[in-house]
This record gives sequence, structure tokens and C-alpha cells, in this order.
Amino acid sequence: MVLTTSCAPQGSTSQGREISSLYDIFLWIAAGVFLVTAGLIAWSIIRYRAKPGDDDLPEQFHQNLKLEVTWFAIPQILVVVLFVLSAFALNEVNEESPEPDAVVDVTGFQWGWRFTYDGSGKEVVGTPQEPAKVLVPVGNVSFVLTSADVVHSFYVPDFLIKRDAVPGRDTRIDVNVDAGVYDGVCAEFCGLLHARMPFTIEAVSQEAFQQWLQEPPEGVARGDG
Ligand SMILES: [Cu+2]
Repeated sequence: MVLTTSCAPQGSTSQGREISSLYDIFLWIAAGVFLVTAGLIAWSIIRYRAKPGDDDLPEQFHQNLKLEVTWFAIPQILVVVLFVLSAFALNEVNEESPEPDAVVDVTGFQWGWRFTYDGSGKEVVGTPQEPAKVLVPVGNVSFVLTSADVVHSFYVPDFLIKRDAVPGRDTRIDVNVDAGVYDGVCAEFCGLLHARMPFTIEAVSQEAFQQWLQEPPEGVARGDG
């Protein structure tokens, strides 16, 4: 049986699934800590409550070396284990693909996103009235993020990864994406129309992607561009 945090997205990229399984480990360890702690508190309350006629103080003592070592050691071990697992997951998520199937330059601006595709001249610009809808191929996709004005944040919830788009700096995230349609938003308050900069990324086959790259911009196709 696979135990997962059912209400959280499971991730539609291999990096997202890495993060999702890390969440699950954290959740189950936290649940275990809660049950043990709450259980011991409940047991102590019931076991040691004053009974009628129990008017004397019980034996008073301080220091119990075994107990103190135990409650120091268990959290230390948990922190070290979670730290190591997180470091491994972070490494995997930040790893750059040596030969991505597509490189997409993404520029956030007030208020929308510009997607340009390396070497093809393809460009899609979203606006608050018409958010960007772009295609990527299934497989390794490299997003190179930057901003034209203030700090924006490129967030596709299904990818389980969020990265800032910072003016004057390129930030790269590589994902190995499954086929599907994924909605994204700006996750950094960047001005009045911050909420009006959603975008959609559709991951399709390499052939369909290549075909889309060749298509002229919509306005030109209709002859009114
Ligand atoms: Cu923004």
C-alpha cells in the first residue's frame, strides 16, 4: 500500500515526485512524533492524577539521565535523517539536464509572462486579458527565468516547484515533465494586477511540439497582425 498525503498534488515531473515523497516522509514522521508525545501526555495525566485521599506530595526528584539522553537523542536523529533526505531531494531537484529537449526563456513582467524558445524565434506573450498558453515537449524541459521589472515568481503547482524571476538575473529550473496541461501563476506579489498573470503549459509529444514551434503567430496567420 502506498501511503501518500492524498490532498497534496503528487507532482507531474520527476522532480515533483521527489518532493512529494519527501513531504510524505515528513508527514508520517510528524504524525509519529505527535502520537507518541500526545500519548505520553495522556498516559501521564491518567496514570498520575491525584486520587481521593492522596494528600501527600509524591517522591520529589530531578535528573533522570536515561530519560534525558533519550529525549535528546531521538529528535537529533530525526533532524539529521530529515536533513540528509532533504539534501538528496534538493540535489535532484536542482540538477540541470545536460541536453534538455527544450529550452524556454521565461520573462515575467507587470503583468504577464513572455515565453521565447531558443533558436526557433517562437515567442508567446501573455497579458491580463489573454494569458499565455504555451507548449513544451514531454521530457526534460529547461526554463530560464528572469524579469523585466520587479520580482515575480514562476509557479506551476503541479510541478511542485516555485522559483523567483529576478530582474537582471537568469534562474534556471529543469523539469522532466509528463504529458498534461498545467496551470501556472505568479506567486510573488508584484503589483495591482499580480493576480491576473496566470499561464498554461501543455506538455505534448516532441512531434506536436515541433509542429507548434513552426506555426506562425496567431495574428499573422489571420492576416491582421
Ligand atoms: Cu508577478
